Amino acid sequence: MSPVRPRSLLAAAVAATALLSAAAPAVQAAPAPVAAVAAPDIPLANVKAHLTQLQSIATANGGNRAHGRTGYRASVDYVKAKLDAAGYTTTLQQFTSGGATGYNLIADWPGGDPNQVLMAGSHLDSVTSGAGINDNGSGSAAVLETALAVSRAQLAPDKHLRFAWWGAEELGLVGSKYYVNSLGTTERSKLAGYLNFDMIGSPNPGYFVYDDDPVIEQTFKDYYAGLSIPTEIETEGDGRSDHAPFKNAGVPVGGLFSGADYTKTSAQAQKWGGTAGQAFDRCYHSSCDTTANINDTALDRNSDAVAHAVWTLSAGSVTPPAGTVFSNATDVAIPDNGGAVTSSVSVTGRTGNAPSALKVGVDIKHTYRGDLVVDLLAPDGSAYRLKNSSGSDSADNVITTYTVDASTETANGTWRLRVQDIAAQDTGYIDSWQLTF
Ligand code: DTR
Ligand code: CA
Ligand code: ZN
Ligand code: ZN
Repeated sequence: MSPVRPRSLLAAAVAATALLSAAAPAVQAAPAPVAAVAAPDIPLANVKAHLTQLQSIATANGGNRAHGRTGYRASVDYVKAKLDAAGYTTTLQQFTSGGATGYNLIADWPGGDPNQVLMAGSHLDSVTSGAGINDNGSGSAAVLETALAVSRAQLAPDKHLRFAWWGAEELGLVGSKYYVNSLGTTERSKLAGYLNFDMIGSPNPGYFVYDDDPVIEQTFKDYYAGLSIPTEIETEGDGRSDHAPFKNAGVPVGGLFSGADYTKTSAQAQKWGGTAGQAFDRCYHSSCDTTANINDTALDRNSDAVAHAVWTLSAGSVTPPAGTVFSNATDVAIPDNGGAVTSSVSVTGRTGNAPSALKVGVDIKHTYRGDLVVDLLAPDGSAYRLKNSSGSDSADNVITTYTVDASTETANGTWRLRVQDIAAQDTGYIDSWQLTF
């Protein structure tokens, strides 16, 4: 496959996947990237303080923060002031909808590759019937606090970070559509990904992950797996929030959602808690969508997931950096035309599963290598065939590197190389072998 410079998280994942065809029977989930540094905890108290401010703004402005109303512009001014004070380059993008002026707030974090822009956003407007604290103060506050955490950490990621708060989403994704259309092809092509957060603190919460870009999806799934919280794919979200214009423009998208007016099933209540037979958010688009309409646990977890994704996906390489090598150089004799022998390495300190492009380096000294069958054995005993025997291959020695899709295997544990000589009159030994994670 010709080398490609991955324009996007998705392209890089496809490139990684193509490596698997040689050794893997089926295409596996895309590899989630590994952050160079771990994201900080996002303080729930800080996120809730933003919600309290947005509630106060709604209360002081006719009870809502809707497009074209004073409460919306006041919400924009609140968020912008925080970002300006934190060192962001902010831009107010104006547009008109329904005869009223709307605003998108764009905040660029200085630095990073201008040709690899990672965006995270949420709509800041509410419906006219209420303060819109869950919909979508929750997403807006989490994105704001993550941006402030980037500033506190003075994060210097490889990619350029851009945050956005959209206007007039409730009127039909008006602000985000205006932004994407205004970008133009060249600027759009620089977007490595867009992360959307619309309703992430629902009072009867579910944990839904958008099923769009596989790398972004896996990044969120891995985060929740680390908390032992099951997630579901967000299926009815297509087109229903601000990721849609980005997706339609070919930008890799992803995001999180805690549920709106759909009803939580018994099975979902079993795994997530909460109340079956009740909407995830009974105050969706209603006047009761106030600061009382938030589940703190969901808001906290999702805010931390926002930060995890921003830190992880803004790191330079989509696939983990050049890895850690686990090796064994003890010689193991291979009996001529006899039983299989093994050599083992103990993998420790990894998290999650092995990579989908696990490098297996082997150095076997043996005459007439066509006699040899070579397998990799995962910690659970699963066998991955690396080399079949071949009566016609009379050359000596097997010194090569195989690429194996081991993404369904737990990384930590004892991995083994198994070698068997299945024909007479030639002998040799395992000289050394290694795994690179
Ligand atoms: N359209 C959003 C809420 C919403 C409803 N379903 C989904 C699915 C995925 C994201 C968001 C939503 C709104 O009312 O703002
Ligand atoms: Ca937190
Ligand atoms: Zn809404
Ligand atoms: Zn919304």
